[in-house]
Amino acid sequence: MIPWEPILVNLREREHKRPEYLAINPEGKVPTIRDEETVVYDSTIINEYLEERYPEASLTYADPHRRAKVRQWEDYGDNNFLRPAENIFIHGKGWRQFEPEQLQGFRQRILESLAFVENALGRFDYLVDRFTYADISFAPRVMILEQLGISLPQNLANVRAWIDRLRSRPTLHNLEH
Ligand SMILES: N[C@@H](CCC(=O)N[C@@H](CS)C(=O)NCC(=O)O)C(=O)O
Repeated sequence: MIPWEPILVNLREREHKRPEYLAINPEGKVPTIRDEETVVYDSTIINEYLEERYPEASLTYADPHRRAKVRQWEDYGDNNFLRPAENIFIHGKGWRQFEPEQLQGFRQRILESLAFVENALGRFDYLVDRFTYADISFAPRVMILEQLGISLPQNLANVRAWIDRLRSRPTLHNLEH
């Protein structure tokens, strides 16, 4: 594991829009990392940076075929799962309000994306064979589905087992708080 120190940015207090934060990330969003003098933002770009900078701690594959699969799943997670999950999360925190029918639409999209994941998990324990950053792109929100008001349908047994596997990984423990 690469040693790192978290610096929390309070979105409710809009710390991500303060000049000192905008100076390192002009888009005013989280996450951002600083690695010595290098600042990188956007989770996809951060993943790729960390892969190139610390190949000894790789969370992807060496071969182009499976590297592409990891990237595809990470992109799918960002666009189809994380976006609606994030909206429900920030609504729950009171940071932004959505209408009940919008929230229902977000829940529907989450369930559709998890049904898609269910099929992929049939053969392997993780999205692309072993644990990669593709799984990480789902982890923070898929591990708190109940908190988002979503009960996992019984027929998504592979997803349920995958969530349990993610929860049992020590590096993911803090995400549930
Ligand atoms: N594509 C970006 C999206 C980043 C993003 O939207 N972050 C949200 C929190 S998860 C944020 O900072 N929202 C605050 C805002 O947009 O004002 C990534 O993957 O890092």
